[in-house]
Amino acid sequence: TRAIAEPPVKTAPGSNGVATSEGDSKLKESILQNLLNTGSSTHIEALDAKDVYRGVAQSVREKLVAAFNRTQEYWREEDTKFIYYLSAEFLMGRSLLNTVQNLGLGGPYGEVLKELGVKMEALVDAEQNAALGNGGLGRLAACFLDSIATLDLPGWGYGIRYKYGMFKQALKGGYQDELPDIWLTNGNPWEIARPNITYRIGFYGTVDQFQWSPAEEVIAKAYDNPIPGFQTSTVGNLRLWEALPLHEFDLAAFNKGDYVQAVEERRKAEDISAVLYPNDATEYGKELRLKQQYFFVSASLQDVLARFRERHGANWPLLPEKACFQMNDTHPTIAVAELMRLLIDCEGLGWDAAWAITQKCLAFTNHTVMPEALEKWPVAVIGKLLPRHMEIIDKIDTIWKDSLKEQEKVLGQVEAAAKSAPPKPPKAEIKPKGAVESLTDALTFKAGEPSGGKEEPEEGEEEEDPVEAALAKYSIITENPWEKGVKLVNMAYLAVVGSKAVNGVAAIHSEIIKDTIFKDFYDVMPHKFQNKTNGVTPRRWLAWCNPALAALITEALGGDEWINDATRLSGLRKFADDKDFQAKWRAIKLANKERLAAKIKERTGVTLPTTPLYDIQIKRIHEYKRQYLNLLSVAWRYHQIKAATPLERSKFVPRVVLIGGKAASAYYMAKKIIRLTTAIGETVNSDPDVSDLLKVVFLPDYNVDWAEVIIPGSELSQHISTAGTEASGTSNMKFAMNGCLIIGTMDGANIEIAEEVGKENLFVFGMPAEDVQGWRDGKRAEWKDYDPRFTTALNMIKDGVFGDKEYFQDLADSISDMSKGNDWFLVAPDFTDYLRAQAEVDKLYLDQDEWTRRSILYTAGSGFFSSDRTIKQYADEIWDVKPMPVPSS
Ligand code: B1H
Repeated sequence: TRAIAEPPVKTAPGSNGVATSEGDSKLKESILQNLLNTGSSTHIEALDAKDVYRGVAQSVREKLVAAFNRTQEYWREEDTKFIYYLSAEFLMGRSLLNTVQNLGLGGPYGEVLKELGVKMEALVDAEQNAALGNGGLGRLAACFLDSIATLDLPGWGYGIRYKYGMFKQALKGGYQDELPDIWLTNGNPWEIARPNITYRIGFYGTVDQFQWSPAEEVIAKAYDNPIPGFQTSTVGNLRLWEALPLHEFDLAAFNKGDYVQAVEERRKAEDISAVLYPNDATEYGKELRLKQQYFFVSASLQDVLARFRERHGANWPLLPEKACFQMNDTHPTIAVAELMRLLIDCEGLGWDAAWAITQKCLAFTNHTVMPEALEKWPVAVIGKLLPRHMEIIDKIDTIWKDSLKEQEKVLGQVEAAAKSAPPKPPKAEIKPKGAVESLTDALTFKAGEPSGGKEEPEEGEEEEDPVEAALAKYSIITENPWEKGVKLVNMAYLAVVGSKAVNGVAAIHSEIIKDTIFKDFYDVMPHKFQNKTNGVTPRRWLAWCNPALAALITEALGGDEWINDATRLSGLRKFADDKDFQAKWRAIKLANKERLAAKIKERTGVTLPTTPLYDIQIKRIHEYKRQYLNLLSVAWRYHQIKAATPLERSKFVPRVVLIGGKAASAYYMAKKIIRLTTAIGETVNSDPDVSDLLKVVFLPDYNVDWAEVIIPGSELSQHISTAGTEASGTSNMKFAMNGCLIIGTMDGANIEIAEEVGKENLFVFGMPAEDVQGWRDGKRAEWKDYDPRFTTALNMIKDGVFGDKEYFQDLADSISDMSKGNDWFLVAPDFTDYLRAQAEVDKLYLDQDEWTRRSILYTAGSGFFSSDRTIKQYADEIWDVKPMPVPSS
């Protein structure tokens, strides 16, 4: 399909962008040449969308790579300090539009494409999503790279070049179906293969006199993915590693004629970077996963050390002035042991010198307090796969606890312990019953967490050394309280001990980790703990995905400086009451709703009206995120509409409820939530009594490119996790930026959004985090105040109003009978207040002026949530990395 291109969004940028150096005619020539180089036809008109995409991408790549080379060479010459962001996930999404726009080439490209009669949108859709991440954590890493480059900070991301990214979700009869994400089949124009940058990575084997002889080795091969900054000529880098066999073929086997055995080594090596584990906030204790983690961490550290050595020889004490590694959650935390190993075993440093360097180079971010996501690897697993690392971890633990004995605070405890009788072992975490249990049950083998939490921890029978017992709570290596004799390495503790700084990802979360999972560590080293509230890039998440709103903002603010200084969005506040401006704002929102409705039609076949309120919940399906709460209120709404007279019906505020998200493949309850959504949709959408008053659609295969259409078209978005469970949330920030109102709990970054936007402008409900624990520990036992509306809605599900009665039975049971320990995430106790907030939503929607006024205030208040702000804080307060823009020649 061809059509006239839309007017370009962004004209050429200011002085130091990449765009200005070339004339349009030269650019056009280069695009044409690249289109012909696709080899598909000598007639440009005969190329299909995929060919045009490839050709255009190639021409953009030329400019990108040129600027990339200049940046990287300059940084190397300057020998500046780098930040290395170590992450198992980078959810980059598509690159074409972002690259064109970030490079400031939107104008010229728009015009050339227009002349050629090619629609940018069709081109964009021809690109495969780079989905090397699960959800928020992976997308955060991608936003951070955008900000690091835009702020001219010398920095690289390091990760894994998964052959298969996040699975594609399809619906089969309303149930989730998982399909492989074969994203590299059409080639990837955004990467640069580096066949000459390779490292050997060892596994298994033995240690003799501190010398590790791995029994298996693979090669890590580098691929660079240039990251364009905005309005700068800085182009950063994401270096991803691919695993390859050390020997292409096992020649011995091959000569014996065992061809299959010969290929086996290749397959085994390639397995390591084959697939992203799709378990957002949950953990499979699979050895392959640890292999992946060590694989990319070792390659990345070796790479950095090799460059350092080239420049500074063995001057290792200088390393902390040249490199800082940020560990994105526990996934890369084997870095603590690996950096020690490289410095001691390969570079010949002594323990103390190596430890001093390690502790200055590493920093750690925690993203969750969910017990099942806090990685604890069995000592036996690490000991087998990485025997030398296990020795090092053991020694770190011993020295760490010894050092504590000198700390006054600890000293007191230790003395007291020595005097008194041997204490009981520390009270182990008791697994929640019901909800989470079903998840953990479904996991085949869990590292560190008890299998389903059925048995109570055993009491220590043997006499323990009282001093050791007093120190046990600080131990990196702990005994699994549910499996006697099984020792575990708590990777988060290892990271806390080995890092110079530890941070949470929103204000409340950073407080919670100090009070709960890291309490004992905070007590003895409070100086390490910080907060870095998450952010999102205003380029992708406002300027490029919502061009019409961006243009209006630019017009109102008298310039587009807000795109890299989001604090300027606050200038919109003075337009919030301006009726003219409100009308323009509303018209754009409506057009975005229409674009969204068209996309939904294309992807699901469902036709939706665009006058109703668009109410959206998109995120990974998880019990703590409480899609269930949303669905129960939808069931109640349906019930009310059915029970109403025609006159009463005319008073309902029409709604379109959209829910999207993937369920981890083994997460049984999450899959049922998806089916419940589709089942409710099937019933409600075809009920003539309801007509346009209520539509419920599950959006399959929610991912970054969907989000770029959904968020601009949204009017209400739901962020309704049980208080204290969602570390931050980042889609809440994207919605706010795009002027979407929030219904939410006082959890994660919602709290800070409420501070910036004005709490009265959010639909806040639910139990505060301080009350949740008390509720679970005590109140639940006697609580019976079920809201009759809750009971009605739940009974509708149980009675088969939406079909699949038997299938939903245990889902219904999971939130019935609080007193029996069910409903861990407090759906029932929060239901009443949730309906109150939802009623306020309906009421406000009738007042479109007030709704629009608030919508403007959301965008105006969202400046704080730019990842530029977050990254500035990391750079100043943790990394100590300074901007290093490439001087314009
Ligand atoms: C977040 C994860 C996560 N927290 C384990 N933890 C994973 C844990 O594959 N795994 O094993 C994958 C992901 N992801 C999210 O991080 C939080 O839930 C969000 O609240 C937060 O906004 C996001 C970014 O900080």
